[in-house]
Amino acid sequence: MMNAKKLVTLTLMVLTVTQTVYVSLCEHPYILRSSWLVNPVYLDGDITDAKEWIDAESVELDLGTNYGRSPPFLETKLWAKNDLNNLYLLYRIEFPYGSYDLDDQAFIYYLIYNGTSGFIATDKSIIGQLGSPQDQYDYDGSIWTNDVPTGINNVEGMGHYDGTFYWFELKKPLDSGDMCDWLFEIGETYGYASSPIDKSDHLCVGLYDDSQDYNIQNFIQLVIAKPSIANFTPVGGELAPTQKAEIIRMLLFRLTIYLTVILCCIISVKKLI
Ligand SMILES: [Ca+2]
Ligand SMILES: [Ca+2]
Ligand SMILES: [Ca+2]
Repeated sequence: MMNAKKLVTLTLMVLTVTQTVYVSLCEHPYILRSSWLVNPVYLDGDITDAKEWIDAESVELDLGTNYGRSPPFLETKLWAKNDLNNLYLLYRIEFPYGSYDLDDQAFIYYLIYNGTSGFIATDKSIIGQLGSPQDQYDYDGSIWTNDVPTGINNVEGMGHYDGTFYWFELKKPLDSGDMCDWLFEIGETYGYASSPIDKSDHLCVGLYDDSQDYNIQNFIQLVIAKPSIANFTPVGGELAPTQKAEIIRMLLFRLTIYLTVILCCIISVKKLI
């Protein structure tokens, strides 16, 4: 017969295993895995030629008010690629023709909470159809401040509306060094929150609807690419063999972790009984 101490230990162990597996499996719903840049980007707010974005991975998501949870919902596709120095984004946002506005803008912002109600770091990039992009920081929960003159405007890009979609292209340094921007490193993952009450780091993309004066947005998680041999060969829209091998390796790695945890649990349970 199992005594109370053994029962408590066993219960805690099962809870730990359950939580480990849950955390591992509970992935962000919108993961954008940036590709290593092969083809150059021409920041004209459009797909300039057939090759320009063929080397980039993408994610599809719905933007909405209330962090993607309330209408209007906008079907959106977002591509990303990076090199050692810069991140490049391409937005394609389906938008009703009758509501089109030349002042509508696309944005991406990043927030790191300090554990309470404030922030350790904040950064926002805004690109429009006309005029200069904006680079902001120092978000206090309602107001953003322009980087200039404290820092530098490091955002480049522009957009246009083709009658069905808004298209925006954005370029921003991974690490501008001006202390008013995100600091992204190659191979790292950013944006773990998928809910406004989650105090993990927020990475949100969206459209500012000027006539309605509100943001239509959602959370994404971004994985910054790191260079590999495959990065020097255009992938042509399909996974290169090295990338396939990398995915299989990661799956096997995860499977090994799960099996090890379960095996340890079984051995421990046998010892306790
Ligand atoms: Ca372009
Ligand atoms: Ca900034
Ligand atoms: Ca800046």
